[in-house]
Amino acid sequence: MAFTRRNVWALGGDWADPILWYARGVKAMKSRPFNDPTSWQFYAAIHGIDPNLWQQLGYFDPNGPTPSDADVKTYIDQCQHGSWYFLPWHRGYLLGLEAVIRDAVVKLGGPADWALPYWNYFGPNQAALPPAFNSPNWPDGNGDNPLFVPQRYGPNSDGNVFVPVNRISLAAMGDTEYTGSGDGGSAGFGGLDTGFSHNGDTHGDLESQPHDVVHSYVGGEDPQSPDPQNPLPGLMSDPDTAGLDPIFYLHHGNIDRLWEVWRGNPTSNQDPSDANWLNGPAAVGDRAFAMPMPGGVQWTYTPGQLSNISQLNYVYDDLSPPSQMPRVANRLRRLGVTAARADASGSTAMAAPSSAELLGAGGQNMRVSGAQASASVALNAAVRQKVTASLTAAATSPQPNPDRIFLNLENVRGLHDATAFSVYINVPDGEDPEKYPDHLAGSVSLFGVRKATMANQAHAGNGITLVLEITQVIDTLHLAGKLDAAQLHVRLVPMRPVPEAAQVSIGRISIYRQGA
Ligand SMILES: [Cu+2]
Repeated sequence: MAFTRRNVWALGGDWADPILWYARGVKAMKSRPFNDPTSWQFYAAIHGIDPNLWQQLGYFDPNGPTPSDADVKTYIDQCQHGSWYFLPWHRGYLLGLEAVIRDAVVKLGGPADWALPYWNYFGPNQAALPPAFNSPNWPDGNGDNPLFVPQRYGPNSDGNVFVPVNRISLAAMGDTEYTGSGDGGSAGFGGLDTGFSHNGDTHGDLESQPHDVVHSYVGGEDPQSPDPQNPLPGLMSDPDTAGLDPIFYLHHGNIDRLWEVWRGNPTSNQDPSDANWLNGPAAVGDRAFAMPMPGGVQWTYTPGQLSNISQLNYVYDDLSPPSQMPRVANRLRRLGVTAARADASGSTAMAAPSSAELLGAGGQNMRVSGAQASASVALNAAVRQKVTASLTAAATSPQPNPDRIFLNLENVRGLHDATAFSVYINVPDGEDPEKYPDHLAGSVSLFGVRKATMANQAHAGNGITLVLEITQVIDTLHLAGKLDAAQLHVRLVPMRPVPEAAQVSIGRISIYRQGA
């Protein structure tokens, strides 16, 4: 019997059975002490824990029981971010949590085939937080609904929790490389080749969008914080608290589902075959990926074991490609390729990308605060001519893969993980960027920035590097004859004004071309 994970908005009611049983399972886990590896706190701490932050938010009692040293070494602070392990590690995390909840459900007399629902915010009218998570009450009106958490503030930090669909993207689904190049070009569908990476610096494309931004939008920041310059994050906004929010697991169910949708096109999309990915960090002497299962069992896994869900005893109710899926053929048509040839080129596997080449740089050590920040990026004329030549040639010669262009926000540091901003190219000074949707390169969030900014044993505190594909904006400039310029203007527009105390800075803005 395979377990079926279903869309939370299509279960047939705000408190459909799978949601009600999830709530009962969460309640059972919450009733267990922190030193029980199947408790809610323990599972959240597997993802990440900052005891001070937990205490401030009311989730940690320093005088209460805490996990044993052995359990800390095996399980705690394990989540993989900024890494090609992001997807498989979180797949195992969901499988562990789902098994622990199912065990509780069955013991309470619930269905033996219970499976974790997922939240597909891209679905029609499905961008709002599912109602069962939004009320402190159970369906009978009693007020200790465990799916509700007060520390969830939404994209405007006003308590209205939803995902702004015009600020999320499925561009990653168009990637044909799982592994990013790490040289300023594509960050890859699944991220960069790393070792064990609890807070890596460059996030893969699916991790950045929609994963990171949804975290920051859902969590937001506490508008009632005693210090408005340093608001407390919503649980979802910070990797050290995110696992405490029951909606986390429905968000990650959707990310896990998107990985499987991507794999559904095997001619172009394949998981890494590299032994370091397949065997995971334990094979080279680093920590293993391990989850506590019901009954005190430790389950250790490798990415290779988790790549194919047909071997994992679960399915998704819907693996159809999203309608806004980016397609190579659409790009080629826009660049002037005939429809027939665009379709033919767009349906064949693309060649592996070549190494990236720096097209321009600017914005050194810029501070981001207030309602906007901007910088000029000076372009190298010779490299710009290569881009123009590649885009022009695409229309007339049988070259299927014109250059792709990537904007890198390098070494972004800061203290507020809920910070999110949109990046615009060449909006004239003084103009409202909302009026220039063609100039919107994309939206990013700083999920993970606090941990990556603080120096620790694994990390010099280099912050995070955000890679944004701006190919479509560059194509538009090219088609309008406006790419022949000495510089590009980059404008960052935060979702909410960024306080000085957030100390958000960018080391450098760079733009790279990457050919095939
Ligand atoms: Cu996450």
